[in-house]
Amino acid sequence: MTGSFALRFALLGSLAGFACSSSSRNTLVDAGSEGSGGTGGTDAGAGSGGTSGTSGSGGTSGTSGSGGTSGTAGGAGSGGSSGTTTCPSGRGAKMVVASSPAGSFCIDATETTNAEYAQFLANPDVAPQPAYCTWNQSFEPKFPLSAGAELPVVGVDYCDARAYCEWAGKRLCGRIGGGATPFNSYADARESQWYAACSAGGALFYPYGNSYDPTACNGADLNRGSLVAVGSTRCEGGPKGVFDMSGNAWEWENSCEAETGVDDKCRLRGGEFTNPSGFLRCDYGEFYIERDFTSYSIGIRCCGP
Ligand SMILES: [Ca+2]
Repeated sequence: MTGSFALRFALLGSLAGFACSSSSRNTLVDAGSEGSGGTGGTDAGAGSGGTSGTSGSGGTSGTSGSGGTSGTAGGAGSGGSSGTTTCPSGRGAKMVVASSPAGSFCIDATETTNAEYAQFLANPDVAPQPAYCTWNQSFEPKFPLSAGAELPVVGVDYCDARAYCEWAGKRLCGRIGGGATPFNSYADARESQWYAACSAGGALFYPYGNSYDPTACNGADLNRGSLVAVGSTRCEGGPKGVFDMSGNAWEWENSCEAETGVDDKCRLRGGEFTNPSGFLRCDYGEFYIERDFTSYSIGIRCCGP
């Protein structure tokens, strides 16, 4: 399916919706629990999926295992190095630590809201845009910021999204470790921050699990028919405390087929409120379009560090 086909499909969609309360919290994985047993030393190393300093306890749990090899469990303590992941703060959405086979990183708990984007527009103190975005003369959304402070900002092009994340001290979600996600690595949890977060490190088809839940997220089956306030449904995960990676608004990813200019096609992730289940999967990657494209349902989520 081509990007434009997927887009037409998206634009054809109908409506959906309901809202539940939600809460958010940071995800702290204790890899130490995997360090038990005589061979727990190396197992604990596998537990380096731990996304927080507590994963360092994997090392000590390894010592509880009998046998000299458990001594290497101290190496598992290196999982604790991921505990040094410090998320940007101060501007924009709160961030949550996400884990992946390639290490931990940070991701916005929610889509960027109209209120957050308005703060950016009031003081867009960002560096000059890269060459592939110099065509972008304005950060104003193509759709007015009138729909509600806590609704996701939409009508933003790729370069608006990129600049917003820079303003927030973050970056548009891209490759784990830095730079852009290779264009064809959209479903590789070792490469794509966006996919790794949504899929809980590659384990899930949907942020909440492997089976489609028609009313978990703001897709067509929720029958809401519009964007909803960010974090207002029970659409939570991959990491606890991260919302709406499936549905509500599409999200630009720093994953483009080239870095030449306005006509480069870049990927959009997660589907929107008019989409059926296939578009709402974490591994859906068939919607990609030019940097200057905007719509009523394309918004922003940032990553870091
Ligand atoms: Ca979304």
